[in-house]
Amino acid sequence: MSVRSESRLTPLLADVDWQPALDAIAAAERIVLITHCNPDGDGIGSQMALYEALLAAGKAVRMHNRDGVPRIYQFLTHADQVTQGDFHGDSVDLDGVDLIIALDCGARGRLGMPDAFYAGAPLLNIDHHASNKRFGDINLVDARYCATGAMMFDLLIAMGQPLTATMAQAIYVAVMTDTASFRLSSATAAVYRMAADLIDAGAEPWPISVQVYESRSHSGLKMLTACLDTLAFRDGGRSAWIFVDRDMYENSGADVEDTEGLIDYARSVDGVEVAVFIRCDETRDGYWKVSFRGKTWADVGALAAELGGGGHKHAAGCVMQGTLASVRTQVEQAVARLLH
Ligand SMILES: [Mn+2]
Repeated sequence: MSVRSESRLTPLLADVDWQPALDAIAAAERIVLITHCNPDGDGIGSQMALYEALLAAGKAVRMHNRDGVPRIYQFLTHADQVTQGDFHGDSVDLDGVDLIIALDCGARGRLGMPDAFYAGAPLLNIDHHASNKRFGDINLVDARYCATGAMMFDLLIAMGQPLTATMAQAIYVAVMTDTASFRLSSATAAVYRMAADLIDAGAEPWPISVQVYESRSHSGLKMLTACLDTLAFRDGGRSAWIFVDRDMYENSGADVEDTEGLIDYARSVDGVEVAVFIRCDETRDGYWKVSFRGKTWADVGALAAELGGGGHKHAAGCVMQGTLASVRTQVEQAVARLLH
């Protein structure tokens, strides 16, 4: 395991004031790390990297996510330390916890915890969503970062913690997944330089890619073919639409994790500027999760915000209530306004 000293690493952004976060961490002994519901690679990777850094700094740390760790990220070191579930007082022991750190989450509600969860300890909000609601007692929100994982890289340097191979692996997963494998415009030269540092420190791009992208389940592939059957185009071919309803979950045996990445197929079509994926909330009747992806100029973050959600320029989402037909009509109208 190679460990590079922090003195040899250059932060992605030199002008970020990490002091409020450093002070909050220094003042805390027992820390809980949490990320958003249905966590993605950025939320989980950030959590694993910071967990290790805080342990190394002598803190008592634990991790809790309402939805645990998706299967494709369970290979990450420390993933087995995450506790899961709704907070009912006994599922998460917050006794003596003196700092909660929320990672990669734009709004407190997206953490999936009730108010009681936040009653005892200050909340440090570290995120890169432009739409972040600044819900923490301390907010380190910077939309210039391509991923919260990239913020962890700079935070490690600010903490003076060496970058271990397992931290590098976790940050690599976070940045790879949030930049569509270093393809989005957020993947700047500085991000590639950081990726080189991560690889030097022990992150292995191909084994990581196999875990994340080449480990689809059989039921997931069934879901993929069923979902692609729903593909439809609107707005003169500039929007592409796919859908997943309850029957498709039942017929394929797939679960919500198997729908990850399906929207990329819709966006991949020539001429498509906006891809839309509407899927039923498998836990709540009458609720629909709507995901958006933009290709070039379209700001789907603003589109999602208009519908009560949020996100980034090229990737965003919202939750809507109604029948599939009524939700679809509302979203179609909003997308048409954006594209015409
Ligand atoms: Mn993110």
